[in-house]
Amino acid sequence: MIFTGCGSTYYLSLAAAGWFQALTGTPAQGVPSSELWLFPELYYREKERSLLVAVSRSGATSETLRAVSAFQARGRGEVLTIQCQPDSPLAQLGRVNLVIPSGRENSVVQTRSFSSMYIAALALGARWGGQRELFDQMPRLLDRGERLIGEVGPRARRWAAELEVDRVYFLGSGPRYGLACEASLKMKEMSLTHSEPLHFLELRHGPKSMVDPRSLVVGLLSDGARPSEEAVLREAAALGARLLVLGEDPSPSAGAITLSLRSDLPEPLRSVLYLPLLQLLAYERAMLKELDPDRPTNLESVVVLEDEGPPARPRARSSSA
Ligand code: F1P
Repeated sequence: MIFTGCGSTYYLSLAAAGWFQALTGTPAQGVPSSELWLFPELYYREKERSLLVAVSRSGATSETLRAVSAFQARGRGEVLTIQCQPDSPLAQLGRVNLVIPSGRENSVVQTRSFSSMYIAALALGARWGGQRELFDQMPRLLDRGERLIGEVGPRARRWAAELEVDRVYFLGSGPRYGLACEASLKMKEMSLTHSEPLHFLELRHGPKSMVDPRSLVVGLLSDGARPSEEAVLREAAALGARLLVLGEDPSPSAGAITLSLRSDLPEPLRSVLYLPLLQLLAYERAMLKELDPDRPTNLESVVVLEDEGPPARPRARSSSA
């Protein structure tokens, strides 16, 4: 399985591929569409067919369309698409096309669309992996999400109010790394704040040098690796960082803001609930900085490339197979 997309939908692909492999046992990877288009030999498996899942809110991003067309031209396997625009070019390309019109939004920045397409990818993994119970629990996300936004939304303004924070590190491991990337992108796009996503333990391997009282470290805790992840957070706090910790029921720690999801949902589903909270954090910071969170500087909602011709690189050897 290859999941692909650009920007937000690439990060969605990273998270979706992680859960997909965990739920189904089928090897899955998340790849930026541009890389799949320009360097296919790094991702197509010799003599093996793949299922390509192309994800795009607009269904019109050039790199994603080109990656799909090149994959099909080489006969590498079937294509499934996930998007929010029924009449988009991408929605015509897949053997199966999942379209979620209710995920459409006016903002340049992806929020609702991301959650909607992410849920669709999780549903796909649950069905593919025969995880009936997980699939049946998906509607429970509705009331859990609403309750959480109602309870936590107002607090987001307080977390975001710390404007002396000038950089944010989002820590997430396993499939949560893709969500940490997305949260970091929201912080950049909406609030023009320097931010960086990291796998939890990677903080120790260099970035730690930059952690100080002007840093906010946001941890997306897992169930399985929680002791190791909490140890990293304690180290960051000892360096003076402010901490915001999200998890099902994180241990209270001095000086940290902890946010308990108390969802009683399995981990893959629960991961959806991180999204509105992280989006709110970026939104509130943008509002406090008097920025328009819907219209980031220098950004268009769809990236359409001029015709640059085919990639100049030699074709992958597997392409003639
Ligand atoms: C992908 C994307 C967005 C980003 C910006 C530019 O769009 O990179 O993630 O926020 O709006 O486009 P899409 O292929 O998902 O429509």
